[in-house]
Amino acid sequence: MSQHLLLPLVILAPSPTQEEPEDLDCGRSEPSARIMGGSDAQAGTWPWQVSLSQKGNHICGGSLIAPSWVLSAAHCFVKNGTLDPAAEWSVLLGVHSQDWPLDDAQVRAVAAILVPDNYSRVELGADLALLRLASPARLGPAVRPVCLPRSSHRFAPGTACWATGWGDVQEADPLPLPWVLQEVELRLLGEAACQCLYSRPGPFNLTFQLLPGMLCAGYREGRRDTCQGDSGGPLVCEEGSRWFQAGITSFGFGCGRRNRPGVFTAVASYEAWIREQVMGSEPGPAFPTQSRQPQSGPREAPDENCTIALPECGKATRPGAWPWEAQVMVPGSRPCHGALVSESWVLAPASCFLDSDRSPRYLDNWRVLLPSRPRAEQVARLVPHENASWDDASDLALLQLRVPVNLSVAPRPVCLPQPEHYFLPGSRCRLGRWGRGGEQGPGAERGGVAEGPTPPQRGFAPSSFSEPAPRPSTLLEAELLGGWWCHCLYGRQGASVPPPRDPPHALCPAYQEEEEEAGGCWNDSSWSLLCREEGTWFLAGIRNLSSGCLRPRAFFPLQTHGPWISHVTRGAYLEDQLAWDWGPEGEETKIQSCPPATEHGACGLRPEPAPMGVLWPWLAEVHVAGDQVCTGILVAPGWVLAATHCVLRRGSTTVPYIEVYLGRAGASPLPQGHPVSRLVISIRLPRHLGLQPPLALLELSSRVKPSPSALPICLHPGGIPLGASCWVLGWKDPQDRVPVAAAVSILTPRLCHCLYQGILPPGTLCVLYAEGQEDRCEVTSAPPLLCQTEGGSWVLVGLAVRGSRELFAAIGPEEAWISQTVEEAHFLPPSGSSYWPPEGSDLCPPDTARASGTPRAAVFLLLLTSLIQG
Ligand code: 4AZ
Repeated sequence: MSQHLLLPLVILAPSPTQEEPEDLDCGRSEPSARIMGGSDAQAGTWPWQVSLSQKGNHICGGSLIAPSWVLSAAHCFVKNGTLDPAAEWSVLLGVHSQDWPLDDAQVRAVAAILVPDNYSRVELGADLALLRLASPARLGPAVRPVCLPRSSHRFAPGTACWATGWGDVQEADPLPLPWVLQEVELRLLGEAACQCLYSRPGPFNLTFQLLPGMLCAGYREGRRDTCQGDSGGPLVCEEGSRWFQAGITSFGFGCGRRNRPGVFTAVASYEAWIREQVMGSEPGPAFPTQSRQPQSGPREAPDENCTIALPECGKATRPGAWPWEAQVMVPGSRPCHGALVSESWVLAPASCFLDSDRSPRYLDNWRVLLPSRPRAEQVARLVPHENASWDDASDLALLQLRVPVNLSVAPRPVCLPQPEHYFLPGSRCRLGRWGRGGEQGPGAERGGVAEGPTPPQRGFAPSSFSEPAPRPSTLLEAELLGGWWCHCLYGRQGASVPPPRDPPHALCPAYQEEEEEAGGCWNDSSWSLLCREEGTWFLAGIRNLSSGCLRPRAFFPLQTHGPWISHVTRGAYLEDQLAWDWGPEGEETKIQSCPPATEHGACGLRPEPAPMGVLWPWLAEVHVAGDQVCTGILVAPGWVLAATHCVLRRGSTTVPYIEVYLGRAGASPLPQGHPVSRLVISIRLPRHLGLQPPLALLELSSRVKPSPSALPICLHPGGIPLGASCWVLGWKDPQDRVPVAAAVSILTPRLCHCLYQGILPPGTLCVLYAEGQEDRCEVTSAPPLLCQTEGGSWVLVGLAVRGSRELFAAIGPEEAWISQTVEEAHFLPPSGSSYWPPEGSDLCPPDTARASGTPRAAVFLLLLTSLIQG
């Protein structure tokens, strides 16, 4: 039997009437006789504990309350509003370990299952059931009933009680063989304290209203709890050398989560119902009078006010000084960077150790360096992920320290995300070192831990411990992209985008700086992605980077490995999501998919519906010789298409100084934009007979990384994609340069030809603006004509000819020139009608061209005459 304490603030007074039980000795266990965070019980400690099996499988716990009666939870027996047949169930009594053979165990068939009429769902209460055994249990040292509390019985908040069961030892982690009954000490929480915890959004952003007849037990900080499979089992509290059943394990939000204590059916509330059901049965359950009554007065101890537990992981004194940073030293190799995830476990890439001899005698020479620890830790065990050698997303290993470390400011573990974690778009993230780094480079990016670098260890490559060169840590800042962008930019095209409630395929940071810094390369290395929520850092993703110095753009999410990590470590800091202000993406319920990509990757992506102020990722500002500004369109990572008249003075042969800006909208940079600028190093023109060609390709000084701020548009061979909707995209005001889009229809070649008879150069498109949209864009910047295909891709169709709002130089006829000049231009597979060559021009009705004022009126007239003629 265990010693336990009553909270000193709860004043207990002896009861004036100490009665003996009515007809049955109850609540006595042998003097010496999962529960999450519990331990093996001693045989005989909890002789009322029973296991309830359905068709031979343990499903729930229960408690013996009389020789023929077992108390359990209603939800074990009611599915979809229907009560299971009693014949499917059996009761196992007097078991300690459920491993066969079951010595001393008694098995009883169930004669009847009784559930309160008002039970419907666990969250609505009345979650209790009585099982009448087909024949009474034989009472003995291993099989005895527990005492039941009367309805007047009060269990004081803060009382230490015990829950028992064969349930999971963590969420989705069954009790291992030999299935020894688990016990855990849980403290009763007052109603107000429990409601306070459950009123704050927790896992899955859920809150919960505690109802009469429910009680809570557990800890604000979580970690010790009941779990699946413990349901129906007892929560017992010792009073005056007898054990009373205060609660029936009912439910909770997950297991052992912070601020989510277990919810139990308060047995005392159901005295009348239980008595009514067992009436006439001899001997019936015992309801001894409470020997001591907590003093009346405020029902809750003063310390039970509304305080919530804060995360114990993921706190950094300053970003970049990661107190969980661990270096694993394996003789003969460079140090391998990992992260402390609990008192005893370090997570690191398995690839660091795959070629090492991992037998225990070699582990003797391995060491782990942790911040602020004077000596290196010894390694007891290495557990690689089972898929580590063939799956990059599972390149993980856990190393157990011989001696657990004391957690404080440093070392301190990083938080790990639960499988359902949804990192909000725009989350602030950083890169962390992961695996083996080179000796120079961003190995040096962080100035060691806050308390200074760990001293070198004798016998281990000391060069990697020398004081790193300081480098501004802001360089590694990144902002997380939304799921749609991440999936469509880097993910599997065509597949639907995982909604926020599903695990993501990837996590994508968008870096605030664009160009790779010289010397900032951590060669031959991998990175981890750390993301912050409410000031707490989570290890969100890992990435093995085999190609040079580039910063990784897509990380493997770590959250899918949470169950494996907690299974191995039994105590890593899996932390619930802390921020829930989902944007429109979070509320988006319809299945989203990605527009098709080309062989060169994604192009023409824009979220649908586009949030306010979202950028047009291919829209560039082309600043010519410091004064004139015109629009340009990114057609490949190193190429922008612009109107020739905008970038070249007529007759001039010298290339002016041209700067190109992407990811911004004029003077007012948008919050989600990461401005990118490049110089133009050459201008390419197609061969044109005589005339100056309308389109020019500008070669940029270096490539841009595809991102929501700078992404090439798609091109379409031949004509205009069938069923596309088209827009002229420009600026209303050449000063502020905030993009505006005006809806247009593209006229058929015949209409176009008839309208502008005789004045059109070949390869010109004409458009008709939707009502009232004509004046949306000014013309001096040569606005582009874009269409969105039915598949969702944005396609560049034309660029405005000099001084016109209605006439556009078509891209289609220049396909060969563009694809020869720009290797990576994103031409979509052909679809739709070919616009060129124009149809015959002899079909125009007389007097239509330009004769009737506005193009709209002319088109109307044209349509009318063709109807009459037809
Ligand atoms: C269950 O599923 C269950 N942490 C029981 C108890 C708790 C959670 C789940 C409380 O039976």
